[in-house]
Amino acid sequence: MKSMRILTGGVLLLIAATACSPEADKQQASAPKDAAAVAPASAVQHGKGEGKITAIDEAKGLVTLDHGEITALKWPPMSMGFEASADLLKGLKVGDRVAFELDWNGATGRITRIEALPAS
Ligand SMILES: [Cu+2]
Repeated sequence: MKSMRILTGGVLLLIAATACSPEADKQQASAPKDAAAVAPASAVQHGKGEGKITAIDEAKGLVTLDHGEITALKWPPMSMGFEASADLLKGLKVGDRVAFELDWNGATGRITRIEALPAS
């Protein structure tokens, strides 16, 4: 996995796909690209958390969050990339603290709600 980091273009996607699940490699190999669309509803988990935006790639529709624990998904705090529409990211910038919700299909996390928290 470390050697992949030199492929800078793919790093964010790689993180998004694997950061949160030791099973991700296995699932990724067999899951179709549109797994979110064809997977049974029970396979998609919903979680919410808080974190800080460390990168935004509007062209790719990605946001990287340094997020705290997400108990619903049994995730520890970490930094990882998520898919997020330009609409959701509107008005947000690197450094913002945010509250967010996501759908996790076992391979990819997609932000469903994200809003800036007041600076503390
Ligand atoms: Cu994570």
